[in-house]
Amino acid sequence: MRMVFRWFGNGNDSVSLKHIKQIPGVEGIVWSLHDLPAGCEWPMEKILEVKQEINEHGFHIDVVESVNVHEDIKLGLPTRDEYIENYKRTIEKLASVGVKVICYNFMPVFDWTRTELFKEMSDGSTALFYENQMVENMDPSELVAKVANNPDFTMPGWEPERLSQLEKLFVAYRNITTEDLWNNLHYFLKEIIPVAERHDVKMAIHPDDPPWPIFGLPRIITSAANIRRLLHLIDSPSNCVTLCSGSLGAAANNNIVEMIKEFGERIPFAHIRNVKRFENGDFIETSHRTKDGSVDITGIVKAYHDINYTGYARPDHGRHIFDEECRPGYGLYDRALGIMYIWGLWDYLEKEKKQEESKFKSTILPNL
Ligand code: CS2
Ligand code: MN
Repeated sequence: MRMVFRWFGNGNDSVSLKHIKQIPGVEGIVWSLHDLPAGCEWPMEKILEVKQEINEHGFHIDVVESVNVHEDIKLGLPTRDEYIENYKRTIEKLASVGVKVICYNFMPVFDWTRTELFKEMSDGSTALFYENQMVENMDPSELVAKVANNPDFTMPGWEPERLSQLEKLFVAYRNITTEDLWNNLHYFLKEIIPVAERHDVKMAIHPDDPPWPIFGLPRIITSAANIRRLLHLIDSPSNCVTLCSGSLGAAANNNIVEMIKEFGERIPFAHIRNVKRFENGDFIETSHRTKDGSVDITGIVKAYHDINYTGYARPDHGRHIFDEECRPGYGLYDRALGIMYIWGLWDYLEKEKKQEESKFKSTILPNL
């Protein structure tokens, strides 16, 4: 397992590379050009600028999260071809500077959605929270009106550029069915996967968060069956998944351990985080500790260890602790604790494996 850490760039992140360097076992930075709109071709000089800065701190830049997909591609509009060409050229450029994995998602309009960014927990920390009823009760027109009447209204993870187009986007998606979205994803993959394969890059789709449709918009990367379908769309080692235990774990019927066993070879990038689910469909992001949430983090780390996982992993979101002021979900402290929890489990499993191997060598082999 190769530990990496997400960083949003200078001026964009309260966490510094210098501090990330002090977390044990972090070898690379998960990065992106966050100021660029979806759909454009990434300029080489900007790529090189970030690369240089990250490399100077002794980290690699093997993993990019995300190269965002333009809505026209998800909608299947004729204009998509131009954006797909830009995407291909961005893949080529990233490959040329050594990028190995590109994470992306195919969620219509919204990325991850929460109803509260700083929900207070009983220990005084705060965390990202999703109130199911609140999202279910809000219909798209109400949402559009809210955004129009209050320029400051936002929900977690919503890019201002998309918010300003909200009304138009809802209209555009009105007739897009789940199957249309699958077809549009297939069209996109048929174009980009051969390019990625030629350059030895793995395209790792991020699951939808939460893994069910919201505001009447279809969502498709939500379950084992759908990940299976995605991987079969194009049977290439470059058509992969970012297995995010927190996103998928918000749905009780998703068994992440089984997914690691089944899809292991096609998981170049693991997001490891815990969430606590409630009966009414609400969920909150907890510490990484298995006991604190509903996701079996111990079982997940063991499953990666069992398959001799050599891909990249990062702690996903964390809580906000020790009064840290940071981007929602992306503080230094709780993610650092998460890493140490993961390493704790991992190192124990390594030790156990070595002991078993030496027992085998000293007791079984001599008697053969
Ligand atoms: C989120 C997403 O769970 C996560 O990792 O923070 O924003 C994620 O980075 C994107 O959906 C990937 O495209
Ligand atoms: Mn994730």
